[in-house]
Amino acid sequence: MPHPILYSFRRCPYAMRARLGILLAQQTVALREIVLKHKPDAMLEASPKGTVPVLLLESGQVIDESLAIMQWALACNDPHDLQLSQTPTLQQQAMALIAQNDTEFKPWLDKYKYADRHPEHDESYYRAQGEQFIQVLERQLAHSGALTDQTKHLSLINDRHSIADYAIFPFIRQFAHVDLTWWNSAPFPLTQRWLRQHIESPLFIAIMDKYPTWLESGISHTFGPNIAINECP
Ligand SMILES: N[C@@H](CCC(=O)N[C@@H](CS)C(=O)NCC(=O)O)C(=O)O
Repeated sequence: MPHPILYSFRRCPYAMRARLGILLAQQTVALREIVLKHKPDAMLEASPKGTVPVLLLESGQVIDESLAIMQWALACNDPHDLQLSQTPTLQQQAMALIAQNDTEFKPWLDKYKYADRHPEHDESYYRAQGEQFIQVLERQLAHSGALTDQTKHLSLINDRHSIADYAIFPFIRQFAHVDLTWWNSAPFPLTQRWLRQHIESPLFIAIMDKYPTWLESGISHTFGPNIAINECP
């Protein structure tokens, strides 16, 4: 049975978010790796706005927003209720935090990353703007026990991982990587630990596999868990 097609770019945090959602929901897609400088015509035909990720379903439906791809996957299969559908208040909190990441934090992250293109301020100014969101995460992660129990898995919304953790950590990883020496000594112990837990997880390692580009190799990679638990229509 053919799988939905996912146009993806390994290093893009939005595409990481989509790939995380697909594996967490135990779905399988045909992954077409792209480079942003040379987007395949087939991708642009499906989604003319030209951003990754893009998911093309067998029905012909196109989903070209990363959060919507996560939601599509988790609507197919969400055994751990990562969408927090049983607790609407928490679900609202998760969505609000993701929206804050996407609309407030991400623009500062881009300016921090490419400070030379934004000479109105220096790098440390842009970083300080981004740090305001890291403070928010730090407060979210400060659940009881997390400070004393170093083995505890930290999570943003309640006492277990939710869609918010997976949708947000790829962006915090990017923020950390702009200047790792600074990040490692910054006063965000819980966010540092939370990020490390995610980056070192088998799930993250699995979504960061390297593939040759689809345009050059002609190969789509079957991307999914070893055993697909259920096929989503
Ligand atoms: N809101 C979109 C944003 C996706 C996005 O901006 N992706 C970047 C790569 S990380 C992109 O494709 N940019 C187009 C380009 O650089 O040409 C989503 O959530 O999927």
